[in-house]
Amino acid sequence: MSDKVLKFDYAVIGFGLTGQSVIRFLISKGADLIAMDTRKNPPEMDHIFSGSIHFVRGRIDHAFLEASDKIVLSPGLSKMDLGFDIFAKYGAKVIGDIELFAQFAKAPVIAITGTNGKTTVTTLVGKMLDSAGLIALVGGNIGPPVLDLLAEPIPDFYVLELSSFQLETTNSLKPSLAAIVNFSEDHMDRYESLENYLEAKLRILKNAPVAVLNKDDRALKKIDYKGNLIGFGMTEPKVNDYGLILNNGSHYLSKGSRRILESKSLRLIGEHNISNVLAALAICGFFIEIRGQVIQTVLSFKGLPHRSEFVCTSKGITFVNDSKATNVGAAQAGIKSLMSNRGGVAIVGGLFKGGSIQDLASTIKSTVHTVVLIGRSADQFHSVLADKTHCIRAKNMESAVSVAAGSARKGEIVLLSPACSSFDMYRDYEARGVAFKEAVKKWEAA
Ligand code: UMA
Ligand code: ADP
Repeated sequence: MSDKVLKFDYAVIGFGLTGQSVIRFLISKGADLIAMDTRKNPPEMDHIFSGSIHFVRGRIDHAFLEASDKIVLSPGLSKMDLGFDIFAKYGAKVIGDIELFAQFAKAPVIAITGTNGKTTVTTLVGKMLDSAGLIALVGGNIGPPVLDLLAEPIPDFYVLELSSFQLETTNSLKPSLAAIVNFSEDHMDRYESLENYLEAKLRILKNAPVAVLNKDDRALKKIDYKGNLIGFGMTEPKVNDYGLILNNGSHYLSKGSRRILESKSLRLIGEHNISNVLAALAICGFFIEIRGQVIQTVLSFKGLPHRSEFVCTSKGITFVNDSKATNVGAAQAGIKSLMSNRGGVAIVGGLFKGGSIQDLASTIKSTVHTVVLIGRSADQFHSVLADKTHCIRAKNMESAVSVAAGSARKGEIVLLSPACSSFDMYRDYEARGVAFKEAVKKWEAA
């Protein structure tokens, strides 16, 4: 490409999964583009595009940004990564992959966000629609990136998991239904305040005629939504809402007074997952009949790896991998619902993203007799938790599992529940969960 070309249709920032899918899509549309990444060697760099487009690596080139009609920003990039406030400097020119998707998608969109449980709910909704004989393509924050979905034949529905980062750069998405499954403190390393984070999440409702909202949630309860609101929560539901009916000692997930299924018959474990199933029922119930095969799909859904994942019971101790509990709210939900009855040991720590360790401490005090601390935040957690429970530091996962198992009594649980992201010790939460499972195997064999 000649250096004299000073006009592009698009500048694509970020060469992760999103950036690559954006580039693939824009090339397929014949757009002129320039790609850049702040890293000299982005880990995902492959060379499939290198002949066909111009790359800038290791810096952001403002001349190229100015020479582009639109800037497509990847969701993982913060102001800190960029070194400047891109929205202040380039305004409405900055969009994300979801915005591009919204401009080209030709099937109804179900959009799902929330602080915790998004992936579980999104996956289950996809499966339920499939079992009703519909074609549902699932993507977004859950992966695959949304623009990859447009390469497939047009489905009956797109089911999208959207992060706050993706919603920040989305304006014209008009989901047929938008859901917010819950809201609590997260990503405080990136947002200036909790209100900013909530504002980003609420953008999902902007053009949606129907919303599914968690009625138990303190922040979501206060939202003034003008469309058709379907609520869900862990109490007896109003006529068009979803909730729990208690009958003869059993809880039934229900729509209004209609009992759909008994909570005990779910394979998913934990109270937080009952809330997730109610969300999925409320979302799907707007489009399909909840009966027969659809109910079977809900009942047989085991959940996803690294989310309240049963690993094994060995020498009387049950090991559970909740590596995806990367914030305080998620860790509290997991610890409360898995350990309230049986007690045990939690492995906590990593790269702390903010949130109230005090709140976590209250949950831990009533459920967990020992906490094993790992990762960069170990001292920070120790300073708050040591008053409430016995704390032990471990230098790696193998020793954390061995110390945790050594402290657990027969019948108890050892739960990996970091309340932190994993990047201080691992590539991602999946690698951390795998390391936990491997350490459990090693301990078993010893
Ligand atoms: N980065 C730079 N410089 C760049 C580009 C990226 O430093 O120029 C760094 C970012 O700081 C970030 C990392 O690279 O740490 C990845 O950023 P990205 O935007 O390139 O990420 P993608 O690979 O495109 O993945 C993103 C989502 N990741 C994030 O938002 C951090 C993936 O969600 C999502 O599956 C994918 O798009 C497809 O839509 C993952 C995630 O962790 C699961 N999401 C967060 C969460 O769930 O909490 C929001
Ligand atoms: P997300 O995609 O929003 O991160 P996941 O479905 O992957 O959500 O679940 C991540 C973690 O969040 C789980 O491992 C669990 O600890 C916690 N979690 C799941 N559902 C809920 C919920 N409804 N409320 C609170 N925490 C939850």
